[in-house]
Amino acid sequence: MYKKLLGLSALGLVVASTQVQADEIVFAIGGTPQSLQGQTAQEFTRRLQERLGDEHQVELYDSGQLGNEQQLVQKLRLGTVDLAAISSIMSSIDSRFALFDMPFLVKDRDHLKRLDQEIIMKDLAEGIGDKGLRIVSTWENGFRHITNNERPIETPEDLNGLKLRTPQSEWRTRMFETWGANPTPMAFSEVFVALQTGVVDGQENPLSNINGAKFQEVQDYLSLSNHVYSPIWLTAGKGNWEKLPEDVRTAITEVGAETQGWALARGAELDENLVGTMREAGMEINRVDRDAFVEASAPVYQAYAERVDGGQELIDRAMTLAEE
Ligand code: EAX
Repeated sequence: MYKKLLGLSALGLVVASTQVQADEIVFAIGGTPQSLQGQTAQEFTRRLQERLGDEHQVELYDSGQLGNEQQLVQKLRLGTVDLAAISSIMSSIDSRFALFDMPFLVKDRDHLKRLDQEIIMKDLAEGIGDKGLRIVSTWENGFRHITNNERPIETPEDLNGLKLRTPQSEWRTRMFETWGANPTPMAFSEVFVALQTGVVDGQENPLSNINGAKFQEVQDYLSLSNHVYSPIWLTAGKGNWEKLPEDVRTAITEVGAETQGWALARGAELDENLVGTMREAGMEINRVDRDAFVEASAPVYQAYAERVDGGQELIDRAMTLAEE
């Protein structure tokens, strides 16, 4: 929570000389320190701390220490957390964010940057304001792949009946149901044990989240699918944001934007390196039949066009931005 830690007006003069005073900015994420979101959060925290100097203390809490992403959204609204990184569950707050649950929509990171400028920061950021949140910056959670303990996934048929953990997002659940899997939504911090004990057979995440949480220790197959690219949004509570001093808001916004470039470059690097890490850990790795998945994905796009206000238009604009 952002507040003066001093707050001792009567004793202030005495205490001031002996105690470091700082305004605390609480930043929380669900991911582990090794995941891309964890690394990006550390980079952002370091840069922001440098920019703000001693008057402010930027505190980063990772691995869901302050709650899973759903709980963090509540804490942003209450103002007990100042900043959080929110990914797949954003679509459960505003269904327009399920644009990022349209399979194979985001072509590459340049496309993502255009989507950020033209759609996220304009249409989506404005809409989420009504839900008490403020998107500060778009970073990368990453291109997602499927792991499981039953068999290599080549076509949607291979997902048939597979118990697959998804984030707590109706749209991701719908995607995997459409493909024939049996999706089980749960918080990220519970996934390792669920995989280990066989509560679920598999899960889907970017490689850096898989590696960061050591899922390779409890999963046999890695099927490279790139089925969605999930951004992760540096997010603030709207009411709380407006209470922050203007120079702090400017610093957060500017450092957040600078960190985007760092995150996307690091994401590309990790995608290249981590396949080898997974192979060395003993995983059997294959690539999915992309065309078969694309073909089976039409109902997901249709659902978005039907259920989301302006959905078809957003899909069309997003696709046009892939071409530039
Ligand atoms: O912190 O829950 C998930 O699978 C997401 O990738 C989340 O951002 C991980």
